[in-house]
Formats: sequence, C-alpha cells, structure tokens
Amino acid sequence: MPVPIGINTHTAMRTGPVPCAGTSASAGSARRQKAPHANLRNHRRVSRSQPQALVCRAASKDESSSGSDSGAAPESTTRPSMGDSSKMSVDISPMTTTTTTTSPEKPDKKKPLVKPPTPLLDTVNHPMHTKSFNIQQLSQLAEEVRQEVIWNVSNTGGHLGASLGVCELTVALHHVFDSPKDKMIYDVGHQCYPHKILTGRRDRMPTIRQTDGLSGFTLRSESEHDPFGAGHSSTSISAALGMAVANELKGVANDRHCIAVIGDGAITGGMAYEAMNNAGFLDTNMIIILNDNQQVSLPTQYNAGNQDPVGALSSAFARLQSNRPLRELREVAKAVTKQMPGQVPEMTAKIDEYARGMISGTGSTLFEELGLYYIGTVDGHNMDDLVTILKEVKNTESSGPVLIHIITTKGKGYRPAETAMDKMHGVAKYDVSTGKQKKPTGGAPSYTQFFAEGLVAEAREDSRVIGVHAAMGGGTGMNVFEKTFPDRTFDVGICEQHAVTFAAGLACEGLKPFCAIYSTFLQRGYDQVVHDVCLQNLPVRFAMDRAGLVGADGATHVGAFDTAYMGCLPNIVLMAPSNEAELLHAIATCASIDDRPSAFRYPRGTGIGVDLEAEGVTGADERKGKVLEIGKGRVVRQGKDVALLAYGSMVNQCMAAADMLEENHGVSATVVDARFMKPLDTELISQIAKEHEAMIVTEEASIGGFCSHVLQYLSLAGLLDGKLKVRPMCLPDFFIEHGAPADQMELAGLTERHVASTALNLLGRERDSMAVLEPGQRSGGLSSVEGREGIA
Ligand SMILES: Cc1ncc(C[n+]2csc(CCOP(=O)(O)OP(=O)(O)O)c2C)c(N)n1
Repeated sequence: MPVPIGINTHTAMRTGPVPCAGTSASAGSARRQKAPHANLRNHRRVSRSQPQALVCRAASKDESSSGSDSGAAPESTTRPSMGDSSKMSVDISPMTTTTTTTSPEKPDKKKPLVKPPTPLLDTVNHPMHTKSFNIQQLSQLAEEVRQEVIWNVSNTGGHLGASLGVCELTVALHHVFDSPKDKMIYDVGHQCYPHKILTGRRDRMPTIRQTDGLSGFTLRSESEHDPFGAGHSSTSISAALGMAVANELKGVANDRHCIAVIGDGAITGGMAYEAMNNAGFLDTNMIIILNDNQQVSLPTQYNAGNQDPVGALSSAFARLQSNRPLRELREVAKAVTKQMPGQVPEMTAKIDEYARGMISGTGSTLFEELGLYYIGTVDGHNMDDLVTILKEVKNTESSGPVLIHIITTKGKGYRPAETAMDKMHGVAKYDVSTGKQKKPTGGAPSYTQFFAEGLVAEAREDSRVIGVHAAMGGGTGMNVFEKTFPDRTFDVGICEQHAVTFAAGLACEGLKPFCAIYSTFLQRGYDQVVHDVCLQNLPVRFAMDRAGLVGADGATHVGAFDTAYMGCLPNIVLMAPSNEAELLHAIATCASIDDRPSAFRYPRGTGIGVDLEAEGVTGADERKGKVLEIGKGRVVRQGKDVALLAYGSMVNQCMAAADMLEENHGVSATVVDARFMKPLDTELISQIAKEHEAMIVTEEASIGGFCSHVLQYLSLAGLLDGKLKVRPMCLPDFFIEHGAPADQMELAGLTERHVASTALNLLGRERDSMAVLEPGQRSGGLSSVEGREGIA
C-alpha cells in the first residue's frame, strides 16, 4: 500500500540557494593525472557531465516541492495520525531551550516537570514523513527530537551529549536525503539516537542498550536505515567511500548519496585521513559532514579546567572557524545568490574562488589538498543553512567528495549537559530537572580508579613512568594521573596506532610508558604492538581496561580478543589480575619489567572489595602494589577432587563455584589464580594436573587465549595422555550483544553455576550437573560481573 507523503496543512517556506561553486581541483587534479585505476576513472568520466567543476543548481524549488525528492515509500511503512500538529509551539520544560539560539534557562524548582508534547514528532515514523515540513517545522521537529532524547535517556542511560548536538543535522539530513536509499553513516554511532527516533525505532527507544533491546550504536541488523555498524571510531568515511564507489561500479551513483557524519574527535583517527586521501584521489561523489563540537577526548574538561581539544587538527579547525574573510565571503555569496537566482553559479564561483584564495595557507587547504571540496563553517543548529547547503550539495551532479564543516554544541539545548564537564557524553539514568545521575553509591572503587592510583604511586617513585592514552582520559583514569603528572601524560587523540608506536619511541629512550587503552580499542593498534613493540622487545606496558564482557556497550566494545591476539606474540609478559589488589601488583610488576613488553587486562566496573593491606598493598591514597614473581601463579583454595584454573576475573566465579560444590555437593575444589598467561606457570599447571582427576581452565575471553595456551602445554607435556579430564571454559564463538552483565555471563555460560555444573559433569555426576543449571539455582558467592553497569 502506498504511503501518504507530505503534510499539506503545513505552510511551505521558501529557502534561498546556497553559495556553491568553484572547484577544488587544485591538488586533486594533480593526483588525478596519476590515477592508476584507469577503468574506474574512465567510468567516472563517462558518468559525469562535468567532472572537474562543482556545478550548482539554483535552489529555486520551495520547501513543499522537496517532497518529490523522497522517492518511493517502503510498502510496509505506515504513518501515525498527525495529532495536534497545529499546535506549533512546544511547552518546553523550563531547563531547556525552545530555540537553538537562546541559552538554557535555569529550572523553576516549583514547576513540576512534564515531558513536552511532541505534536510533529508524533506524525513521523519514517524519514519521508519529514519531507513536506518547512524550515520552521523542521526546527520544531529537531527540538521535539531533542526532548525525546533527553527524556528517554533519563530512563535508560546511554550516550546523551553527542545526540543532543546533532538533532538539527539529523532532521535536515532526513528531510533532504532519502534513507535508506541514501546512506547516512554515523561515525562511532553514539550520536545516532535522533536518527533512530526518526527511522521507525522511537517506540523501542526505552529498550536501548538493554538485553534484547535496541543497540546504543548503529547496527545493520537492526534497521535498513543503519547502512553501517559502528562503535569504534573513524570508520565512516572509508565505509561511505566504499559504498559510493560500489554505486559507481553498479551504475546507480546518480541516484544514491553516501554521507559520512564524523566528529572532530573521530576525525583525529588515522583511518579518516587514509579515507579522505583516497576519496580525493578517486574523486567519487560523497559527502562528509565534519561535526565540530570541540570535544575530541573524553571528557574534554577535567581537573578543574577546560582541556583544549588535543591535536594540531583542532587548532586548524579553530582557524577555519575564525577565518572571517571566508565566512563573510560565503555569507555575501549566499545573500547575493538569494537576490539573483538566475546568475547563481557564475557569481558564487567567483566569490568562492576568491574566498579560497584568501584562506590559502590558513587551514582549509588541509582538506582541499586531499582533494575534497570544503564548505564551511556552517552553524549546525541553523536549520535554514543546513537544509539549504545539503540540498545544493545533493543537487550537484559532479561534486566529487565534499566536506561540510558544521559547528555544533555538544549537549545542545539541555543545560545540565551543556554545562557538564563531560557534556554528559555517556550517562547513567538521571533526573531530568537537574541532570543528576543515579549512580550506585558505596562499594569498592572502580578498577579504573585503582589503576590510576597505582600508576601515580609508581610514578612518584620513578620519574621515568609516563602515561599515554588515546582520547580516553576519563575512561582509563589517565585524567587522575594527569592531575599529578601533567607533563608526563600524553593524550594523543583517538589514535591507538600512534599511541602504541609513540610509546615505543618513549621506551627506546629509556622511559617507562604505560599505554592505557581499552582491550577493544587496542585492536586498532595491533600491528604496532607486533611490529613496533614486541618485535623490537621494547618495554612498553599495556593497561587493557574493559577486558571481558562490558554490558550495555555491547559487542563492539567487548574486550574479548586480547588474550588471543596478545597471547600469540613472542617476548611479551601477559597478566590478568583477579581483583583490585592484584591489579595494583600487576602495575608494580610491569613497572619493574624493563627488558621486554608487558600487559595486563582488567574488567570494567568496580573492584570486589578485598582487604588491600592483607593482600600486600601499601599506602592509603595512592595505593602501591608489590612486584610479583614473573610467571608464577598462586593457589587460592586447596581441594582434591577438581582443579579450577582461572585467569583474571574468572577466579571469582571459580571461588563461588567451589563454595557451591562443597556446600551442595560435597566436592572439594582447588582454585588456582594463574596470574600470568605468558610466561605460563607450567610447574604449577603440571602439579595440579597430576593431583586432580578433573581440571577446568577458564577465562573471560575468546577462544585462542589462556585456555588454548594451557591445553597446548598440557598436550605437549603429555599430561593429556592419561586419565586427566580437562575442559576449557571461555567466551563462546559468537559476538555477545549489549545487555545486562549478568545476562551476558549467562549467555556466555561463564557463571559460577556453569563452572560448578561443568565440574560435576567431569566427575561423572550428570544429574547434579544438570540440576545446578536449572533456573533459580543461584549461588551467593562473588560474581565478577557485579558492578559492571555503566557506560564506556
Ligand atoms: C577506536 C576508538 N577509540 C576510542 C573510542 C571511544 N570514544 C567514543 S566517542 C569518543 C569521542 C568522539 O568524539 P567526536 O567524534 O568528536 O564525537 P562527539 O562525541 O564529540 O560528538 C571516543 C574517544 C572509540 N569509540 N573508538
């Protein structure tokens, strides 16, 4: 059934054309001559009328006629009733702004907060329903989407600040382009909540990041409007370029647009430059929207101050923003073209070229030298400008790659977010009126906090200790370290590859770099770990936070693979602490290892509350661990029937399983904390293999890690040739999606019940083994997943 399009009751608004002319062919043309892909280049030349010039079509159509741009509607799309769309002014709650230009007001404490009505949004459950809206209505829709995000995230937690900053952009994109035919690729994907709301997922937003609910990022399997999955940064331009080139090769490029939306943080990642360089070279039609909100690292502000965004690129952006001649000339061009629609292309071309000449050498050449057509800067909260520019770019037949540089405010329109240190980047549930987050109080500090304190303690004693992180000062605890050692802390931007090799360079000169990178993000720096660190045997220390399952952040952020990808590397020492005291010991141990690389992995969330002093930790504020003997594990519980050999956090599940086995089944279990995966404590492993008839080896990591190494050793040592029964228990061979940590552990089969059940099965007690797994059978023991709620 065809879908009704357009809302005729809304008054259409006429918009002027955008300045858009000239060509960025300068450096691009030089590269074009060298192009080795002759076939592709010829294909493009044939398919384009004017490959070298950006030809502007005057935007003479008014807004209502833009409905014809929408293309065919999907059959399954239905439109809800329009509601009271005549009510144009929204009753915005007192702490939020009604327009995009006024600053937020203070909350009126007496007035109870109610969620503002969303009359326009109530009529939209597919992007095509935005087609007939005029600029004023689109602005209102953006504001309604913003309210929807604010209220929804207050109940779910999630990424807030970035989404609030792109409400206008997202509405404008969906109004101008035709998703899913046109591809909108959001880099990282953490700012995609407005996009989800506008693409038929509004009703499921209350489930976001929960078990079986919507993902917190874009996900191909979730919606046809998510053309590319994300979670890790700096991938959008490559993906969009790949899609655009595919469209060219398929001969459908004229009817398809590929748009990458990338932040000023994500664009610091090297991959983004590789992609832009390639895009300029290929000269493929595609659109890059650089969302510049002056937040590169997480958080931007800390240690009682405003941190300048890291990297030279940020200052280049700032120069572009403040380049008055360019801005003014573009404004002039816009005004002129509004008055003289018939002469638009020639007029704007001249002005534009002039503008380019004037700004040469002050920053914009960065993109233009790569062969991109740069348009900027644009107020990313001004709907009129956004829609006008996007329409022009859309209607330009042979633009090549275009970069539109927009300026936005992270947390826009929500005072607590705009004024928060971290712009409320990632939040727990919160009170809408104050923005105060409902974080659990009490309990042990997070592993991250222990890491920071432990590193500070080491750095106090040794001036060679240096902290390196990749835009994750808050997430890794390096902002705490930086407080004490600002000159010894390096935030390199979202550049894990560079972080690793930069640390290698520091190590070459005799310093002691600690490279704090989440397990999942170190994947980005893998060849650097192999080639620059391990191969040269340089003493770089890797602190791999968020190792194992990560709850609501989901599959993209799971730290599953480090034991496999680090375990196969020669030279490196690998450790996994089982609690916070062990983490402090791991830091001290790695600080002492100065002749080879070393690394330790630790989970997301809070420590388990061990008695630090009893565990050998010294110091009250800055806790200092003790240096462990390299390659030696420890027996934490002596039994006789079954051996539970665990690496890292799984020691806690094994202890709980041992309690269950003893109390409920009369089975005596030995629990061994391996501490090291490399070098393996082969002596201890041989000993427990000989002393027990059954052995479970376990870790919260993928196949190919600790379990594989132990089995490899047991096999080579001939210890599998006799009666010993061994079972590996690690993460299953599939990606585990977002959800509650306990649900994820259940799905992975790594709870204490699963360990106990496997032990009983090995001992030939199948019935007991099954019974342990029946619903309701829970042990009261320690679980390493407790306290793992939160956001990356
Ligand atoms: C490879 C990688 N490293 C680190 C991160 C963690 N991270 C998520 S968002 C973010 C900042 C992104 O900044 P920006 O692209 O400017 O987006 P904004 O949130 O400011 O809108 C970082 C460092 C990541 N997602 N991927």
